[in-house]
Amino acid sequence: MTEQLDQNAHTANSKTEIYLKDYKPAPYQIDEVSLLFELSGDDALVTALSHFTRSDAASTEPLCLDGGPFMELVSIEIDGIPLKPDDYVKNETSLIIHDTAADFTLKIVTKLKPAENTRLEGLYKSSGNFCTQCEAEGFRHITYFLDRPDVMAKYKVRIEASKADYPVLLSNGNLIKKGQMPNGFHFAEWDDPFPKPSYLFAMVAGKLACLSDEFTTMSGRSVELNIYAAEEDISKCDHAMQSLKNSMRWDEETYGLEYDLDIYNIVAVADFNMGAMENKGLNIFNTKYVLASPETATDQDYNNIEGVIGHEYFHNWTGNRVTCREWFQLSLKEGLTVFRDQEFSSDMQSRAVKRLDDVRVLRMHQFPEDAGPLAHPVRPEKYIEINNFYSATVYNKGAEVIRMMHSLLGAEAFRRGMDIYFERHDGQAVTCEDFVCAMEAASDIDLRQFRRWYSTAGTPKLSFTRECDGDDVLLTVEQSISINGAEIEYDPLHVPIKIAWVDKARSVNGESSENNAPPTLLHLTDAKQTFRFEGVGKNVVPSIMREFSAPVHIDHDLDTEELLTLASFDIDPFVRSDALQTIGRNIILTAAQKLESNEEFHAPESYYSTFERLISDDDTDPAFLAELLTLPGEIDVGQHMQPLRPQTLHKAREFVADQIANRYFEPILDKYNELQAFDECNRPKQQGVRRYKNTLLGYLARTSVGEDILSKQFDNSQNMTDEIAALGLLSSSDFDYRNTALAQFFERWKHEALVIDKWFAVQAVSKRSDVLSTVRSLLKHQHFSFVNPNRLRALVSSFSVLNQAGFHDESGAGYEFLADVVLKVDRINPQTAARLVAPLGQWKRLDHARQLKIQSLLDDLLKKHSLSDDVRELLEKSLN
Ligand code: B3K
Ligand code: ZN
Repeated sequence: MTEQLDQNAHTANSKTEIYLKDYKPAPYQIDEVSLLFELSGDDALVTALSHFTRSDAASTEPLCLDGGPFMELVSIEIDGIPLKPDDYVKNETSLIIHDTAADFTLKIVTKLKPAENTRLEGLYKSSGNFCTQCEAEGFRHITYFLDRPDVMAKYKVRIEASKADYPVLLSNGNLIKKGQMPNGFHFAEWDDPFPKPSYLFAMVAGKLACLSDEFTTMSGRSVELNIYAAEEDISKCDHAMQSLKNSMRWDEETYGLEYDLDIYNIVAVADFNMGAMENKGLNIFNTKYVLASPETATDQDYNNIEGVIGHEYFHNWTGNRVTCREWFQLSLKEGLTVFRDQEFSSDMQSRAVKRLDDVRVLRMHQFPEDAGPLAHPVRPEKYIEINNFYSATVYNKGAEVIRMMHSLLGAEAFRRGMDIYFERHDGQAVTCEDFVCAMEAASDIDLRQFRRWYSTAGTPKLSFTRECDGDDVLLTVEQSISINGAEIEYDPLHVPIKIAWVDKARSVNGESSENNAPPTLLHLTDAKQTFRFEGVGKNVVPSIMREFSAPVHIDHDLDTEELLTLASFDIDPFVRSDALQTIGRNIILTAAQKLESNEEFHAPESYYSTFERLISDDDTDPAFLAELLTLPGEIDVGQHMQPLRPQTLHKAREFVADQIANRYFEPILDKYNELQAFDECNRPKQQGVRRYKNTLLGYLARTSVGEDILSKQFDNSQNMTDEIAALGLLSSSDFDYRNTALAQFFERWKHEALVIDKWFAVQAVSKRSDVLSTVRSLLKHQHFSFVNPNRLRALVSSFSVLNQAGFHDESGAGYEFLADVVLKVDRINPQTAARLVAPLGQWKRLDHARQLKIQSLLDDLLKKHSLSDDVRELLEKSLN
């Protein structure tokens, strides 16, 4: 692919806002589509034959087909008769045909240049192979069509290509026929019996190796499973295959949902805007979420693959069989499917640790989004570019909304609700409202007020205060939402609050971690509400928001000692971990204040001794201990600092971590050595031990043995988890061995693209003060690429999203760096450029000087440059 293309050069007319309230059903339906792809060299000729019927026979509305500026219209005919130039009007985004009949067949031939398509949307080439990405609106770049999800058709596809260059020819559904053609060409015909929207169409033609397996469904049908990847990568597909089989079994056991075609294909491609795509029967994946071997992939990669393979598989029912009426309903399929993949992963590994990981992702990515200029409801009301709404809010907050319904209804009623949802809507394009109605039909829970979660932007803050009344405790809860630093008005949300009481006396005696009353589910429905807990006594601590029962900020009046009681004795892993995180956060924030006023600072002794106790704990799950022993991250703490002072915050956190490391050097080292010797083949156990060990390594890196221990682990590690953990810490250090290790790693792995992504990322998140100049020079590295989204994100997003202190450098150079990159990438790939913009939108949280710098940069970008709709929409919002 070439980089000199300007993918926005055409944007003479920019798109305007589309509103949910303006939705109208499609004027035509298309029931059958036949597509012929003639692939030669780098070109593609596409013949589309579609059968249209007018939805409302009395309507005289002209037929307006969606199209794109990158294809050439070769010919167009209706019922076999070519259209004359006066019969239609064509512009950059549509083709309008006047005087259409109530029922007709349209034949359109278009010519595409997939090798020039760096937008990675529609039909494009990646590593020499043809592939597609049609969600949300990519199909319109292949042919003129009613490219909207409420138009569902049956597709038949024939692909013709050189057999030597493109031996594998795939599309959706089942393979019907394949055969030879003259001149070394061959063909394949695919038929998908399930009506689907155009966004689920897919086609692949390429030179690919294949890993095959088989799955027998619960009704005894045999399904052929294939994972296609480049020849050199095919040995790394076993984990993905196992994850696929586990997903298929899990959906049968959990929801009674069975796979419906004879074949399930997955293709791994190196250039992909997102993680993966759930096209019916032919998933296309970013290689990052398929390929794994212990030498090249971390435990985190293994878990991500399991999660994404599951996610795309689960879409077959939640997304494909039942799809969205329009794109405002995106969370109908995404929130629900994220909830399903989270539950699947929880059943495969440690449920407690998975929940903590999911909460961390939500707080790190969704909470900032919901508090800033890009805040939007789970079901947005308007958009310019729908691709900008594949957001943490639609996905992760959307999943929390489903999870709350699961808590409100209980597992059994929720399952009944899912059954009703499929009974009512299989084969349809529906709304979030339809989903909630199915849940209501399955239970006697009134979800009228709960629905507001779909339309209210911003993260609610729950403030808890306590009062004693004899042996009763009165708990008052207030809810409020702030966006861009200002409180908004909203109709109160229905928030499920899971709460229990932990007995201080028992915990002080160390007798038992049991609580004296079973947890209760409170329904907060007012702006302010008081709940009475009869007879719980004075000697109790409230264990609030167990399992993180709602996506909210938690603000309570618990003191450090009470939090330490929860951290040590609560049985709920979320509350336990959150109690320690809250203390850690308060300590770091106080340390930051003291640093600023040059005062001495000491954390409370009881906090340190809790740490010491945890290090000597041999009974608790090591992965969970790793969580407990990790200080809250800078981004998390930063959300509680006003204005955000990233460098002070960074220094304060380093100070607290150094104190812990030096104080408990010996027990940490002993534990590290003990874990290093641990030998166990069970994967989740092994993972947990590595997670714990590498958390301890983070502390040891700060001590006198730091360089020695990091270099030993780096040199001797047998797997990527340990290797990259050591390299990451070295990369942040001033140790002599740092450069040697980085150079060695590069030499060792320069032929493994996904590993080289990690090499870029560890340098981008470095805590060194020279990180900005390192990142700038890496932009010129011969292995850097603006065209490959994985490589771009490995360097640019790792720096701008994850390296808070580095990105917010006082000079403002971090902002300039990001603005330059956004501009450059926008000319190549607008969707991916838009995904880089968010960090610039956080200026309201910063001091005045930084605010001015970002504002003037945003202003310049908007005024002086031609931008894609994708980037323009986000910059305009960010400036507001
Ligand atoms: N549905 C796709 C995402 C499509 C992205 C379009 N810009 C992947 C997923 O959520 O499963
Ligand atoms: Zn999805």
